[in-house]
Parts: sequence; structure tokens; C-alpha cells
Amino acid sequence: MNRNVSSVIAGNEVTGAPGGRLCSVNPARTSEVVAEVSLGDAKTFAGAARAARAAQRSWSDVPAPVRGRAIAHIGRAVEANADALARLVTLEIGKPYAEALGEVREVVDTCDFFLGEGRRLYGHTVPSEMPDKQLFTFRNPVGVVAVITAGNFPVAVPSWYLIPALLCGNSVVWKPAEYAAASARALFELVVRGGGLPDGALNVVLADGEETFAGLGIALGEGCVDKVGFTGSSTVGARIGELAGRHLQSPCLELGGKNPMVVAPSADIDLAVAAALFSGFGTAGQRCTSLGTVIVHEDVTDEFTGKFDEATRRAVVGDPFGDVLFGPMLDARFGSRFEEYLSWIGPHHRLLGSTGTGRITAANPREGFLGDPEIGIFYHPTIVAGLREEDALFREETFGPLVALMSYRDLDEAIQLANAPGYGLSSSLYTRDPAEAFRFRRGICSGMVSINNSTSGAEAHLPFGGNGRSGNGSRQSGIWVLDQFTRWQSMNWDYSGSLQKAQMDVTELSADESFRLTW
Ligand code: UN1
Repeated sequence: MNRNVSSVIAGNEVTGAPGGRLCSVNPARTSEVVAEVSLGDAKTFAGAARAARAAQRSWSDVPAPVRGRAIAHIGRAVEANADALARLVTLEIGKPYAEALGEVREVVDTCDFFLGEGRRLYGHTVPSEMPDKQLFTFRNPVGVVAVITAGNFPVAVPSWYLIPALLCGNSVVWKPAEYAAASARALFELVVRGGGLPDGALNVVLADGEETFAGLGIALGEGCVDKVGFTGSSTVGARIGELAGRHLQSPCLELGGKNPMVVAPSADIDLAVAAALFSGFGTAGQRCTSLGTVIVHEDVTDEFTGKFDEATRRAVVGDPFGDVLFGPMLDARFGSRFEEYLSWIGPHHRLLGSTGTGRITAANPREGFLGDPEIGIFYHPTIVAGLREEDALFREETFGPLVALMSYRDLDEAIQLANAPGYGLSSSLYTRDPAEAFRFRRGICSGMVSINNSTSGAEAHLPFGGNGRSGNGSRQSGIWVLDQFTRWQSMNWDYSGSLQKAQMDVTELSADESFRLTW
């Protein structure tokens, strides 16, 4: 498999590569090219936004239930191609096949949820304070939505934007991660062809970050983008938020996380270890919901640490088409960035989980590795104990297979430590004490809380999103995302035949204020 992939605007493949060309390679075997990618530039992005603007009105004229049927067809198309799509995801970003299949399932779940929303998109009928007058609310599409997504979930996370945005009657310009361009093009084709969408309703632009940012600036300036959705790092999210804010827009931002897991003394330790293993190292720790720091009660620290260390040492790393805990990094750039995080390890830290740290090679081997580590971008899983609050490893997201470990004395301290880095995406508590569970829920500043479940693995129809450094409070998924992709319009209709002035012409009943109860 080796395909050329380019942008598609208003149904036409963009020819040429004003933004240059790159190869999307298999990170488990970097000599294998998955796709040759022709990149667009800022003008390409702005052109796509204009095309989306031109197509938006006629797309929103399609009745919502008919748009819902299109979403139903997209879901079935993705389901029918699940294996091929999941294989492509594994090939292109190195996520284990079982996880890739789960991610494809998440696209189908999203379609299943929104296909029915086409027959709802409810507004309200609201009573008026005056007779012969009726009030209403309607959901209107926002217009053109620009969606910029990361490549760690190259099909599921984009679907959280594309599917509801299209269902609500918006047209979309989607800029996926360049290093996951083939998976993106595959999803694009399933959505456009599977759903039978008209040209321009969905456009895909392949471009690097800076060209995208410049193009977004142009499009916002021309009034061709009405809503920005972004999933990626907190640093880039802050830049996008600033740009959108200058145009009086509030974007939907889904950013990084330093997701804590608190292990209370009453916890089922084996269960907590299994969860820490999955959420710390699944997807090689490259989920926004990946576990950042385990905060363990001091009474069970030794037990938890011993078991977590052992489970991590035993875990199989390697070929993502095999039965492994995790495969390679998504792309070379994530390998280099991870090395920077590893450089934050100091002399006061204690390393667990592996016999080595850093890149897995013949000279720095990992026992039980599946395949040949030299041909891909593989890293040792690392558990760092002995953390202090002032450590960068405690405060910053470390996108990669690294989990930090700390101890706590009482729940208030655990909550304080869990909130201290200032992110607020996902969190988890292992306990058998229900009062502790509700106290934790109340005290934690994260958008998502798991009790006796890991920090990752959110279902596709609960609100997904974070606070603080993890986002601006926007929520995706389920009914909650409708507020991102529609705007409320209120209408009042006076059929009294006279000008009834609100607040001034209201007739109240005469209440007897002097009445007192004597029983
Ligand atoms: C992300 O990493 O951006 O809850 C999304 C989870 C997945 C989604 C992660 N369902 O881990």
C-alpha cells in the first residue's frame, strides 16, 4: 500500500503541493511509506473555508432528518470497512490493532448517537408573559466549522466533530494531523461517499501547523469560519483560543491532561494496577486521557508500587499487530519530544517498570519485545517514583509511556495533589468507600471522573472535555456538543393585534398581601 494523498476542496482533489510533500511512514517500521502526502498552505486552507461557506446554506436546507439518514449511512459504511480502517490506523500511527478497532467502533457509536438527533434537534415552545403571544427557541447551525485534530485518535476524535457538525447543518473544513494523513483521507472518503454528501459540505486540508494557523487567520478575517474545533496540545490550543477570541469566537478546545489516579487504602489493588497499566501505557501513553500521576495512599504504596512495577516489567511491547500492551510512538516527532520529558528525570527520582529507559534498541533492549525494535520508534515504559511537587514531571503532561508515582496521607491531600498541575481533563479514584467517591468527585477539577475505572476509555455519548489547561470548558459528545455546533435563536410571535410591550403591559393578578393565616 502506497498512495498519494492530497487535500479535497468542494469535491476536487487539490493538485500540486504548495506546502511541500512528506511521507507518512509506519512508526513500527519507519522504512515503510504508508502514504505520500501533498501539503497545502495557508491559501489552500482559506480556499477550503470559502468553498465551505459557499456550500453551507444548501447543506443546511437539507431537512435535519435527511441529514440524520446520511449520518446513519456513514455509520454503516464505517462498520462495513472497520477492519480495513483499523488496519490503516495501526499501520500509520502504530496503535495496537485491538485499540484501533475500538477507535473505529467509537466512530460508529458516534454515528449511532447522532443519526437520531436529526429527528430531534429540539427547540422549545415557551409561554409568554402576555396573552396571544407565543415564544419559541430554535437551534441554528453556526455556519462553517474549522476542525483541527491530532493524530493519536486519527478517526474517532475527528468524528466527534465532523458527525455532529454536519448533522447540525454546518459545512466543515477539516485539517487532520499530517502524520496521519492516510487514515484521515480514508475517513473523509467514508464520510463523503458513505453519506452521499454534496460537494463542499466537508473539505479536507492537509497542511502543517503554521500554514494552518495562517490560513485560519485569513478565513476568520474574511468571515468564512464561524466556529473552530481543536484537539491537541495546550500550547497550540492557547494560540488558537487567542486567534478565535480576536474574532469574538469561543472555540471548542480539547487539550492536554495530567490525569491523576488516586488509590485509596480500601482499593482493590490488583484492579488499580490493571487500570494504571492500561491508562498509563496504552497507546504508548499518547492519549489526552492517559494516566499522568498515580497518587497512592501511604498504607498501600508498597503493595501498589511492587505490583505495578512487576506488571509493567512483564508487559509485552512491540509489533502493534501482535498481542502487545503498546507499540511505537505515533511519529518520530513524539519520540524526540518524549526524550525531552525523560531528561526531566532527576537524581532524586527512582525508576521502575523496566530494565531500561529511553529508546528500545539492540543495545538498550527490553525483555520479551515482540519484533525488531531497531526498525521502529519504540520506547521503554517508565515509572518514576519519588516525585516532588516542584518537579516538571509532576506539573507537565508527558505524552508518552511514563507514569509518575506519589504518596498521600488523607483524601484532602490527594485531591490537592490531583488538582495541583492545573489540568482538568480526566481523573480516577480506586476505593470501596462511597463517601470518598463523592468527596473526590466534588473536589476534583476535572471534566471527567472515573470511580474504579481508568482515566482513559470514555464512552462516546457522555460529555468529553476539560477545564483549566485541558480546555476552555467546551464539551464534546452526546447532546452536549450540540451547543458547540448550533446557536440558539429565540422567536416571539404576537398575534394579539396590538403592540404589547414586554414588562410594561403585563397584567398581574391582585394579590392580598395583608392576608395572614390564623388557624
Ligand atoms: C484523546 O486522546 O484525544 O477516553 C481522546 C479515551 C478515548 C478518547 C481519547 N475514548 O481515552
